[in-house]
Amino acid sequence: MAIERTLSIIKPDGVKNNHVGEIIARFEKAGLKPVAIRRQQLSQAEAEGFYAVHKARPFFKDLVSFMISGPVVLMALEGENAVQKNRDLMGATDPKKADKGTIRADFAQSIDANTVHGSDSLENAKNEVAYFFRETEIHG
Ligand code: RTP
Ligand code: MG
Repeated sequence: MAIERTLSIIKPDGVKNNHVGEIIARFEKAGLKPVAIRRQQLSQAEAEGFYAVHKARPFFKDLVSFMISGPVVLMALEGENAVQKNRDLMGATDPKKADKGTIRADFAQSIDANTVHGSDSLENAKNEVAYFFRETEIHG
C-alpha cells in the first residue's frame, strides 16, 4: 500500500478539552506519524481560505467562527493509506452517528465542535498540507 500524507487539524474543542495528547497517541498507534506539527490561532482569512469549498453552504459562517474560537493543532500525518486511515479513526462528521471508539464518538460534542478535521481525498490532502506547511517544515 502507498505511503501517503494527509492533513489533520485538532479543532478548538479538542485543544480546549486537553485531548491533544490522546488524539496524537491514537494516530501513532495506528501507524500515522506526525511529520509536521504546529499549534496556532487561525485568522478569519486563513479559516475562510481553508474551507473555501464550503463557502456556499449554510454552515460556512458557523464553521469559520468555530475554527477561530481558539487555538488549533495542525499536523501532517504520514503512513500507509493515511487519508482513509485518518478518516476511519475520526468517525462520522456528526458525533451522534460516529462509530464507537472513534475520535468523534469519544470526544466530540456536536457537528460543529467535532474535534478533528481530516482531508477527504489524496488530492485534497496534498493541497491542505501545502496550505499550512512548507516542504522544509515536514520531516518524515
Ligand atoms: P472535516 O472537513 O472537518 O474533516 O469534516 P467532514 O469532512 O466530516 O465534513 P465536511 O462535510 O467537510 O464539513 C466540514 C465541517 O463543517 C461542519 N458541518 N456542519 N451543520 C451541518 O450540517 C454541518 N455539516 C458540516 C462540520 O464541523 C464539518 O466537520
Ligand atoms: Mg471535509
